[in-house]
Amino acid sequence: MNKITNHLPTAELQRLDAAHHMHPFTDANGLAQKGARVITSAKGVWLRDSEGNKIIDGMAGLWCVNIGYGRTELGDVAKRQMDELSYYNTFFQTTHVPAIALAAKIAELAPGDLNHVFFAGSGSEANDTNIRLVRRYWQVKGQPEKRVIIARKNGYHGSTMGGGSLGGMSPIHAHGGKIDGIVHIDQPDWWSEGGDMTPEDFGLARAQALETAINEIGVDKVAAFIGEPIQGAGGVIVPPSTYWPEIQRICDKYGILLIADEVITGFGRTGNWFGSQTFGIKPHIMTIAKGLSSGYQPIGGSIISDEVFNVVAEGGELYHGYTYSGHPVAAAVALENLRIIQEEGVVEHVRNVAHPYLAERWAALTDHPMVGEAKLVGLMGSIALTPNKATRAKFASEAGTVGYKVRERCFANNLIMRHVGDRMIIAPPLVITPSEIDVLIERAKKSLDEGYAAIKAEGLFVAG
Ligand code: PXG
Repeated sequence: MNKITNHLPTAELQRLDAAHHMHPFTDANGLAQKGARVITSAKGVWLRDSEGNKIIDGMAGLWCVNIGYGRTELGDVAKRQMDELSYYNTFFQTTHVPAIALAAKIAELAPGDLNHVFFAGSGSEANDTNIRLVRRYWQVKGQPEKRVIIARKNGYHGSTMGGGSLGGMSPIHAHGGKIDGIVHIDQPDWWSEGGDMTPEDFGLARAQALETAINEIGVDKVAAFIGEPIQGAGGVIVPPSTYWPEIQRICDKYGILLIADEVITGFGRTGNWFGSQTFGIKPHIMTIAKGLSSGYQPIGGSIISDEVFNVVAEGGELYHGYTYSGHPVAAAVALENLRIIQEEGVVEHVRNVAHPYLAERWAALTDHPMVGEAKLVGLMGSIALTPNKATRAKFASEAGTVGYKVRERCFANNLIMRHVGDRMIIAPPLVITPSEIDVLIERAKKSLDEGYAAIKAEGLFVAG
């Protein structure tokens, strides 16, 4: 059998990578000088690189490997499915068993009347589907002018033109522009933007920005609001407890559709199957991807309420779909992943074991001189780095300078913990054990200490 392995020296792999492989969200010239780290294998929460380092993955890949790496059942299922039906489409009045079974399983797991699934290949594609769905919904209801979607600054919804436009990250908009009809309101990031307000008052105020926006735009023009229950790529921004109930009240009051982007928060990450359950959100549509297959296959989708489905169906054909919508191999693998999550009690493990164990140790990181707040919901956490905890001051250096230095120490200490600006973030595989959490925390502390020493030595530990 043709086993893919580390068959070349690291330097040669890096040279070929730099010469031919263009990476996402990467400064190509900078990377070419440094050389990319080559990951060669993984098991559980542990990665191996081409130099033989054993790295603890505090990010579950890119927030997706919920059941951990190397579960051979998924490969077995993929092989069986490829042998039986490697591909067929779900256009033109055909279907197949994996897509049927997965859609039915997702409908069973999803709360309320979220009973219909439209499959995509990724979270970005699913959010592009959502833009069409909500605009089509209002067209069929005879209100085609209702097409504006309200989203948040510093939200992340993907990197296609639709997903990137829903996201509120201006550097992304700067590269290629953004589609029309999307309006961004301020985010519920109390640590950075809450000033003298209590978190609760600030959460209410930031939710009420939605009402203000609806009134400014005109409710007759607004189709939907989209938000991540917890902003992930934006830095694991956990909204104050007042935020989501107020958003829900406003969506209900004005009758606009609510889309919960559960690409990161879905499938156990927050200690429930969906982040919407953790925050009491009742969405009309959920975006899913990542943990749906634990990253073993690329698959995403939209879970759609009876109400939205029925209205769109009334309109006849929806001119939308992807070659790989409901791909049989991806669907079969996702189904096996959900079986493992359910039968092995992975969500309960997060809620009853891993979260409580990590929560105590994560909170204790605020004893470190550079750590302001520590947030953890389920297994999604962040810490804010600051030169002054009392005032929640920002560093004088450009945002991210300090965070990057700590991340470099994590990298050197064989811990994958990322930075977003001057916040450090984690989202480990959901199957992480208490002893692995000890390793994660020990390496995080070491990296913080080393980062702190370097930052002080360089004169960067100053408020802006
Ligand atoms: N919605 C959310 C909430 C996401 O986090 C997407 C949609 C898009 O999914 P796809 O499968 O198209 O990538 C995401 C993806 C980061 C990072 O730097 C986060 C994501 C993707 C890439 C990088 O944290 N999230």
